[in-house]
Amino acid sequence: MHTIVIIPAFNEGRSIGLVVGDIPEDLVQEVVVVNNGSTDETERNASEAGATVLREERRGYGWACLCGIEYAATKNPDVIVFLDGDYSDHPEEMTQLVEPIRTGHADFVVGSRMIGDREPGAMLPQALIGNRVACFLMRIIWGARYTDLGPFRAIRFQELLRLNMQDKTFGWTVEMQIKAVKVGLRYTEVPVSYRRRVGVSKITGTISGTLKASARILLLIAYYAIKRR
Ligand SMILES: Nc1nc2c(ncn2[C@@H]2O[C@H](COP(=O)(O)OP(=O)(O)O)[C@@H](O)[C@H]2O)c(=O)[nH]1
Ligand SMILES: [Mg+2]
Repeated sequence: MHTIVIIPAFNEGRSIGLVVGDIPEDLVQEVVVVNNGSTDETERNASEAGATVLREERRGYGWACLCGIEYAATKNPDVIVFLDGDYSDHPEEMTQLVEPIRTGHADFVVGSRMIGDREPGAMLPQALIGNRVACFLMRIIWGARYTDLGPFRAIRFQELLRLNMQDKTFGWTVEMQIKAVKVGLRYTEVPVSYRRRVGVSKITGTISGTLKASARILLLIAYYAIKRR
């Protein structure tokens, strides 16, 4: 399986080299770090670790992922793995993450930190609550069986294109999950470990980040729930 990893990164200079370095080499053809306007050494450290570095100046998690997808389209891979640049996830667990796709049992796999091994404090209380609420809503609205909105996930590239992803910010993960259910992808979860990040949290670690991400996630759930009728 031709596999490309996409890592959106905003000021992750201290961690990005560790993330890229721990990705199993035998599994992946190319690691793409999308530098989203970092002002630190993210770009240099990513390329020194062997990643392809792209630049997306429009700030936003979704913008960075879309930039990575556009690039991947020129390579036509079988699978895309998304991963955060903060070294919270364990990149070496990618082998287990892509296994259901490799064996033909799934098109889309979400790495779930809720059923995985979480270091205390790695997910803040607001993140835990937000995940539970979002997954509960997806269950009652679409019958979706998710336990997490985790960033570490794998999807068949052709199916990803079918989802026609739109969100430019932090609704990215939930949009993918909702659409996967709506278009009938075979999806599953795999437990993944999660540790305290290197460096400071920009989303759930700040009040404004938490409010913006929560609002965005709830808005998207409401939007797709209404659109469905
Ligand atoms: N592309 C992009 N990525 C961002 C932005 N803000 C945060 N990130 C990335 O999103 C991921 C999650 O952010 P993080 O600060 O770890 O939030 P937390 O997981 O809630 O603590 C990290 O890889 C960040 O580099 C942004 O504005 N643009
Ligand atoms: Mg994080």
